[in-house]
Amino acid sequence: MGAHRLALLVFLATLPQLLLAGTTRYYTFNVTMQKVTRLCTTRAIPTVNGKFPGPKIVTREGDRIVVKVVNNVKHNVTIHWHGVRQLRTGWSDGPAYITQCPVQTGQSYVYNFTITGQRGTLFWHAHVSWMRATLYGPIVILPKSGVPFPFPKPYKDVPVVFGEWFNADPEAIIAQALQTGGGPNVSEAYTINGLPGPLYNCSSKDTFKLKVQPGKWYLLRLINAALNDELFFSIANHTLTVVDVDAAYVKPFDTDVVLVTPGQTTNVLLLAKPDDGSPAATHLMLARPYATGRVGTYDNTTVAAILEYAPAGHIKSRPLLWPTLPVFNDTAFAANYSAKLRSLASPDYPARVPMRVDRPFFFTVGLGTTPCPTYQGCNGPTNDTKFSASMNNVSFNMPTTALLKAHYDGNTAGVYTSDFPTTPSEPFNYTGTPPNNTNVSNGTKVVVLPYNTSVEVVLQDTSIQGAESHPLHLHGFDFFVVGQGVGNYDPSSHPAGFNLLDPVQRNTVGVPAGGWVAIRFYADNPGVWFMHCHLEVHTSWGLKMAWVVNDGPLPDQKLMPPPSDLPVC
Ligand SMILES: *[C@@H]1O[C@H](CO)[C@@H](O)[C@H](O)[C@H]1NC(C)=O
Ligand SMILES: *[C@@H]1O[C@H](CO)[C@@H](O)[C@H](O)[C@H]1NC(C)=O
Ligand SMILES: *[C@@H]1O[C@H](CO)[C@@H](O)[C@H](O)[C@H]1NC(C)=O
Ligand SMILES: *[C@@H]1O[C@H](CO)[C@@H](O)[C@H](O)[C@H]1NC(C)=O
Ligand SMILES: *[C@@H]1O[C@H](CO)[C@@H](O)[C@H](O)[C@H]1NC(C)=O
Ligand SMILES: *[C@@H]1O[C@H](CO)[C@@H](O)[C@H](O)[C@H]1NC(C)=O
Ligand SMILES: *[C@@H]1O[C@H](CO)[C@@H](O)[C@H](O)[C@H]1NC(C)=O
Ligand SMILES: *[C@@H]1O[C@H](CO)[C@@H](O)[C@H](O)[C@H]1NC(C)=O
Ligand SMILES: *[C@@H]1O[C@H](CO)[C@@H](O)[C@H](O)[C@H]1NC(C)=O
Ligand SMILES: *[C@@H]1O[C@H](CO)[C@@H](O)[C@H](O)[C@H]1NC(C)=O
Ligand SMILES: *[C@@H]1O[C@H](CO)[C@@H](O)[C@H](O)[C@H]1NC(C)=O
Ligand SMILES: *[C@@H]1O[C@H](CO)[C@@H](O)[C@H](O)[C@H]1NC(C)=O
Ligand SMILES: [Cu+2]
Repeated sequence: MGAHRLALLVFLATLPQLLLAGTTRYYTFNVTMQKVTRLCTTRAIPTVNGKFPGPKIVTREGDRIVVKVVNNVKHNVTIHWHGVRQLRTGWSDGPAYITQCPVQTGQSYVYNFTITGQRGTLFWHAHVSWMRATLYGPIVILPKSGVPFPFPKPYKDVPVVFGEWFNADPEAIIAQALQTGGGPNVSEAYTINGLPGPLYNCSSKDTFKLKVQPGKWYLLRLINAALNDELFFSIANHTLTVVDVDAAYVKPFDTDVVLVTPGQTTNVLLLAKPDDGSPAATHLMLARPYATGRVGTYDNTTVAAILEYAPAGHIKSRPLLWPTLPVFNDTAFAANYSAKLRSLASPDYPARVPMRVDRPFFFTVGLGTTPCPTYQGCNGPTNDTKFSASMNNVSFNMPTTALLKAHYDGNTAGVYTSDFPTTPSEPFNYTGTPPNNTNVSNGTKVVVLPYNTSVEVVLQDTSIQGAESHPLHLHGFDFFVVGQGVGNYDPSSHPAGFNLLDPVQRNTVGVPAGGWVAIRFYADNPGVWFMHCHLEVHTSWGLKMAWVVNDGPLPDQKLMPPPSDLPVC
């Protein structure tokens, strides 16, 4: 065979790989302090590249992302690529002390990962203490080149990122709360794309405006990057079509109101009304909390943005239309809304739901208390207690070194133990009157799973300090939400009603207030994976744990070696 022919054969053999390999996209995230004014209050806040919210990453399914994070602030920083699977690249996942030590002042670290089998919207945020209050931004994942959306092609694509604005330093707020044992001060405002909007004092110039052309389709990428609040969102006199959540397509459905918990994303299509000659109106887009905690423990204000039809500049006074949002504690709405979410489950986008379960788990999630350690008294629910939170009665203690490195080195003694309980230590009526002694302990405990174990976790809310909705987020995996209900989970009757056909696939699910949710996933990603409430205050109080997934037998089933610039503690 001639050399030319051989070269041609080699070329042809590598062609599909070249086509599949995707593009590598390089970014530098320079973390610096930046003065920002909102509500007539100026604060120097940590930002990425001076931007608030931070820069948007735009990528395609199959691409590689390489981000050099440079820390030029006095705080420790890590960045989490929320919802990105991080197949075998746990070193790039980002939660501090779980997969890496923080990037300290003056240091840098390169995150390097691919986007595999996901399309839609995710986001990045800091993952140490409450640094994500200002360090966050969108991740837009377009389909592979030449692959269409399974819905009308949008004329424009618009991230709508919800956040929270504090007039004080969020790091001081959580430090004070952990010190006194009480609930942290709540935010002063919610924001849309960093802007609180006209319903707050001294804020009307800081309003996000979406200008639309009549008759065109818009894809709104809703991201809840708020620290502590689930949000209802609605646009006056417009219906939204939900098409994708957490970077997985869903069966489209229409709704006037969307519910997004912290950690969740929702892509909605908005069809701008045709130009029928009627005078243009100003349509408010509003978001305000769905809150099940005690009144006074959350920010109950409303953020507004404006939907405006172009061209409209010449019209002086236009009617202002307000949408209707559910009441702040409408748990029935939350249950109905989440029941509408179904995987697209088409031949092109099948739902790979585990049909059998190797390892079933039952985890209680909820608040609790620990004794006040001082004689000065605490600000918990009583003056001799501090708030804490736990899963299966274990409040997670943050280690002082990264779990993933300890696991990789086989050097786990004194770092973590593998005895996270499969079920609560003492069964009780989880949604009834709690027992006097809730037996809350603490520790750095994990569950160890063999590669590719099929896992079911039933997450059961408790009413120990009041029933409350908890958006649970799992790193490293998407899971299927196969069932949910109110009251206590009953293993003898509830599984019969599970949806194993087209359950929604996502990375964050609201555990219903006073109810339960069942999720399933294959543990097909070796590494150490954090699971925690995405209400940041609950994470701070210990509502978190980790899964250790061992390597599989094949070379492509093993955790990659750590990068040479991995930070040390
Ligand atoms: C980061 O930003 C600061 C302030 O703008 C600048 O002085 C510094 O050179 C930047 N560093 C990098 C690595 O871009
Ligand atoms: C990113 O990871 C890939 C795969 O391990 C490697 O080939 C590449 O060199 C890395 N790039 C950088 C900039 O570290
Ligand atoms: C929290 O709010 C209280 C009451 O308004 C105030 O005294 C305290 O300084 C605030 N804490 C922080 C860290 O801003
Ligand atoms: C705006 O300021 C006025 C006067 O200080 C006050 O009464 C009102 O409660 C404030 N409104 C909001 C939304 O903060
Ligand atoms: C709402 O939109 C419809 C068209 O979709 C329009 O006919 C109607 O007048 C609008 N309502 C208001 C209050 O503007
Ligand atoms: C909202 O906050 C105000 C002021 O703190 C309070 O008076 C009111 O009761 C709250 N409303 C709800 C529904 O939580
Ligand atoms: C919602 O809050 C109101 C006012 O606090 C209360 O009367 C009502 O019972 C609550 N509804 C639910 C479903 O908890
Ligand atoms: C705690 O509250 C009790 C009952 O209200 C009171 O008697 C006691 O003095 C308080 N303790 C402290 C340390 O404030
Ligand atoms: C649990 O408590 C709830 C609320 O008090 C009650 O309705 C229910 O019957 C109790 N369940 C059991 C099994 O005791
Ligand atoms: C729980 O505490 C209450 C009030 O202190 C007491 O009346 C009750 O008997 C206790 N219940 C149990 C089961 O110990
Ligand atoms: C953990 O529990 C032990 C034993 O109850 C207690 O002494 C310790 O203070 C707790 N640690 C934390 C961080 O809560
Ligand atoms: C930053 O992280 C290092 C390593 O874990 C730790 O020793 C240090 O106390 C942290 N600094 C701050 C300001 O939290
Ligand atoms: Cu929670």
